[in-house]
Amino acid sequence: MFKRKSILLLSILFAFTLVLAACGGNETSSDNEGSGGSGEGDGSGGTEEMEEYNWRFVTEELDGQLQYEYAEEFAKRLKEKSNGKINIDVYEFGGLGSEVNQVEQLQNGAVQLAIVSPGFTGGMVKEGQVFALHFLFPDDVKKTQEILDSSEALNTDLAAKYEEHDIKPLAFWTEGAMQWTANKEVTTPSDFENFKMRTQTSPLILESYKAYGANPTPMSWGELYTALDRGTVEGQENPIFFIEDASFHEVQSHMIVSNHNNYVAMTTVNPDWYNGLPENVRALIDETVEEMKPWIFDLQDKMNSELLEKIKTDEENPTTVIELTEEQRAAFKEKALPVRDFYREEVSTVDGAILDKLLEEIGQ
Ligand code: 6CS
Repeated sequence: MFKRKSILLLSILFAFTLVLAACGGNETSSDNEGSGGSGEGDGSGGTEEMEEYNWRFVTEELDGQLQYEYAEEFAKRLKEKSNGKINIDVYEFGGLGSEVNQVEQLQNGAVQLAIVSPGFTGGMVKEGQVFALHFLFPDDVKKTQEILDSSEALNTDLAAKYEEHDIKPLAFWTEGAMQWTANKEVTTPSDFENFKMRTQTSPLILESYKAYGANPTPMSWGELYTALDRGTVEGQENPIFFIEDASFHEVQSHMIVSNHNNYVAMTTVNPDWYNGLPENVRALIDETVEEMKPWIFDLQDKMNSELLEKIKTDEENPTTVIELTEEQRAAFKEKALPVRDFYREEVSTVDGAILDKLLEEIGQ
């Protein structure tokens, strides 16, 4: 397990060669790569006259993990629908650099499609940090997904904020409820006092952990296994499938089932590229984005429950799994609620309007 993850740092280094090549703007290695084609076949609905397209789709995860599986399935479906005219190269995490490099490549058009976690864009798209607020979405992951699908606050208002930064979200989807891992029991906020917590880079994620008294440290997940192993950080948060697949439980003694937040990923495209595509090609993309919603929901559900069992039964790397009671969760929630005001007053550029609309949609 560890071996697969330990090659990450190396891959990231090698990736910079590719990044340099790709960042030459929209330069292409074959006809129509990253372009909208000439518009032939526009609106016809058929694929006979469709040009050939070669696109890049970058993810923040590895083969076998949710984002990569999503992108592979997406590519397969578009290839079938277009009778082989649409070819999408899917990149694993590290294949094109760090999470932050990947966002830049989407923005400058070096890649056309990307799965982006809002947790890496918070310094830029301030409103997107709404996802850093703990105990915001329903505990039921299915209900959360329904909100992600139907929310106007997210799909219209927040999407417009991303588009101002050349990132167009086409869908928001859950990778599952987030849990904590640590090398000790964490059952009350005071257990987090001065605790070195690894987080993604969005500033509000750090605020959420400071509210518990923790000492948060942002870093790429490519460095996380080693950082946990060496004690540079003492804990982290992630959905269960990722904790197991990235082997974090190997270097942590406890997993705390806290369900304090939901891991939300976005399927995004470069807006200029997307808007420049012929209508029938855009329609194929939109249709596939819709089809992928139940597909990825079922996959996260399956992986999160199967890998929970795997963690519980892993005798080589025993992990104490603690399920927080409602009372224990309430103590964390009490500390987390004031961070909403911090978001409204210090983070939001629209006085928390997106958060307040989202709260109404959630029914809080
Ligand atoms: O913790 C992280 O940073 C990573 N977690 C997940 C579930 N996906 C990719 C992300 O970079």
